[in-house]
Amino acid sequence: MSLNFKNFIKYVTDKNPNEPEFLQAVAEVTEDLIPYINEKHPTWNDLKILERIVEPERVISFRVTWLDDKNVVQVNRGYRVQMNSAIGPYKGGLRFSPTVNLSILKFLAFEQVFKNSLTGIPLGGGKGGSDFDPKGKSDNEIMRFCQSFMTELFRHVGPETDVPAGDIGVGEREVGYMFGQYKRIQNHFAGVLTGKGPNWGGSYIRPEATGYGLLYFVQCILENLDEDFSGKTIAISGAGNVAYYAAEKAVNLGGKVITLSNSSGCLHDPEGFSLEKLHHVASLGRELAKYTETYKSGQFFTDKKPWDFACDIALPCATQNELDEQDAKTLVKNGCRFVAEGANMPSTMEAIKYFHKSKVHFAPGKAANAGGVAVSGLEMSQNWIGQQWTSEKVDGRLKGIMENIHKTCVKYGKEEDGHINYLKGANIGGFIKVGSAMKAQGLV
Ligand code: NDP
Ligand code: 2IT
Repeated sequence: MSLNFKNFIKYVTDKNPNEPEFLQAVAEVTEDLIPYINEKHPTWNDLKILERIVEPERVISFRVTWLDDKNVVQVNRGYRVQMNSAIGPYKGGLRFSPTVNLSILKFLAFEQVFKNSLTGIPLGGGKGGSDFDPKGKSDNEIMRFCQSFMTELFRHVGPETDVPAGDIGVGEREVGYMFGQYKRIQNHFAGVLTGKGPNWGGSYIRPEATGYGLLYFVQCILENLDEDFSGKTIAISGAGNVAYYAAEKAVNLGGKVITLSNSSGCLHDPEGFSLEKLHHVASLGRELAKYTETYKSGQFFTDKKPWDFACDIALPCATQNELDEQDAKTLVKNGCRFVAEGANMPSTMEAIKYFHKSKVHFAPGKAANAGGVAVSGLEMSQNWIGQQWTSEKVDGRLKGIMENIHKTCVKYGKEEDGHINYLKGANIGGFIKVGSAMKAQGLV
């Protein structure tokens, strides 16, 4: 039996109405997988591997009650989507943002399945979070929320079951409060979360890993074309964990980073951010506009995106669907030749199609931002063997993993004209191991 993309998307849409982000992620992946399976593994259709892979193994939704600083009771919703455990324990971040809903967490968990497989580390895929808004909350409020969140989540996770980590709104501080509560409830010092502090089970280079890994991946794309970063202008969106370390590595590799952004607007410095300027940005927190008080070369725009400025390389590192078809057209018109996603699904489907049509070298998040979860996997290994590796060792392993992901994308994504379709390469390269493991493990 062979599958048809249009019929399959209708089937998934009928089953998951009102989940646009999830449907977008499924369409992006299965457009490449369906022809591949029909040609190479037609028997996987009879086993309904694709129908199964789009169905989470388990979705947990729970109430999170906590007391704010004014002693007012607050109620939020917590989730964990345990998407696929065919090749390892569920693994993926937790997002705290008022925009969180099931559609967004299912898209993130779905992407995570393929991304984790691409790392070569045995990790399944999952994602979770809450509609809790960390902005404007005191440290004590964050702690009380995290403790309440883990008081329910603890029964669903474990070092060999499901290992959450950070994502938007969740960093080392939040991981710390959740880890402390898990340890207290279970009386077990275990690698149940990654992104821990280096003095209490964390790995060196985990904070830097997603941004550094993204730049190592771009370096592979450039080397494949006999090019490098020198003289190249880079537009980055976001000013959080991923964007910051992407900018730092880009500068260290010889690129000129001209933008950063957040939900208030876009910071443009046509002279480029030096490492010193980046340190200053970090000290500003969310007050990016204040940069212009110290550095006169900078300008802050509330009505512009990083994609409005001419660049050679665009690195969207903020959030999903932040780069649409119009942005893609502006980027291409201004000479942009490389786009690599630090965020998850930041480009819309129409933007990606335009990049492909324009022969822009486009690297999807599931390949290009896999460095974060890869070092999370290395953190799990260190926890299991009770050791801590040096920064140099972890960074070297990270670089090797990103080079291998690039090779996988080339292997499965090379077109007849020699151009590499990184999206197709990542989709197929990430799928093969998961699909064959599902087949081997029978009807589960
Ligand atoms: P952070 O919370 O550290 O930073 C997020 C940044 O993106 C902030 O600058 C935030 O601005 C901005 N942002 C968020 N939402 C919007 C929006 N709707 N419009 C404009 N700007 C926005 O998160 P991370 O850096 O960790 O995550 C960024 C992206 O990278 C996400 O897509 C995440 O899923 C992905 N990712 C993260 C990994 C990790 O290891 N952390 C690994 C792989 C991918 P503001 O403060 O104003 O909201
Ligand atoms: O999207 C992602 O890959 C992450 N947020 C990191 C997940 C992890 O488990 O480190």
